[in-house]
Amino acid sequence: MAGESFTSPTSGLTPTLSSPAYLALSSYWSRSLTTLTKVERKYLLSDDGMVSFIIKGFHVFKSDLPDSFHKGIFDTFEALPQNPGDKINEAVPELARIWDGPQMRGALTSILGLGYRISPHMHCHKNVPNTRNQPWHQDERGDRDHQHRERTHTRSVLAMYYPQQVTHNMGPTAIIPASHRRVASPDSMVTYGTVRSQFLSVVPAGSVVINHYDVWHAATSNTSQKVRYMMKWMFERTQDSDSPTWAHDPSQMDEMRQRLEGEHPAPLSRNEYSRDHELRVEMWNNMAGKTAAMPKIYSAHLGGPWPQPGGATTASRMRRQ
Ligand SMILES: O=C(O)CCC(=O)C(=O)O
Ligand SMILES: [Fe+2]
Repeated sequence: MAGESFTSPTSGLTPTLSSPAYLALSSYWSRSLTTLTKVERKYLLSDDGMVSFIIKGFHVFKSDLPDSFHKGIFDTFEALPQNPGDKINEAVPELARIWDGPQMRGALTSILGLGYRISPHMHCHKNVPNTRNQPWHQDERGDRDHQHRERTHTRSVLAMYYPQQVTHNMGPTAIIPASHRRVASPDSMVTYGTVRSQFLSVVPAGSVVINHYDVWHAATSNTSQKVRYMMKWMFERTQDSDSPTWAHDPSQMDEMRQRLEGEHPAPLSRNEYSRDHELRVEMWNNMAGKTAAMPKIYSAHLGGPWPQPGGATTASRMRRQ
């Protein structure tokens, strides 16, 4: 597989970042939803998928490509003399079938809107036997510190691709669900160990986890004898959407609102609930655009029955239990 030139099955272009072909690829992404290929449209997220992404901060899918493809990627990386850094796409052009494949396009169009672009920063994270846990962290973000992240929109994501099966002891990536809206200092987060309800990327070969950029995550120790690769790409939104760029069904709005407002964000402490629900609706509104925005009705919920003995202390908390 190494050395063989690869052409994207959907675009017919060989994507390298600075080439005219790459620029053409960017405009290919700018088409309207209705002109996505049938296959790409098949992989658009549903309302439920989007709400889950908004609540948890990540979306997982397994590539449709055969195991032999992922095995080929693994072997190719094993044969590389050193880490290509930001040049993984040039070093292993076959990766385009993942980062530019129809499944990724469908998911990324849903999450980042039309015309999203790939960032020049990408990386292969090789977790070899006998590593230590990484501390919880958010990835670097230019001049924005950890108090100024994206709590009400999704403007960039980290897509993590695992070419081999990842078992518990092979150093899966740990992710704290709903932590993309958590304002915290790295100093306080490094003091946490295992977090209740943490997600571990214990996944079959060919799986991809698309994370909201601001999710708190960490590599875990690899106590196995096997190498674990994870290729990471960053994608960015280039424009706000007027209407949902996923497989939206307007008849689902009430149900989606129920989920956004009512679903239990397990790893958050209780006094973060109501603000989290509000931020989720704001995130939906920013991602969906004005045609599918939900009105804000929170203050209405603060009225209602008096608290009952043995229950929560306020009506709003009671409603959310
Ligand atoms: O290797 C992993 O699982 C995660 C690595 C990571 O998050 C990082 O180095 O920023
Ligand atoms: Fe990271």
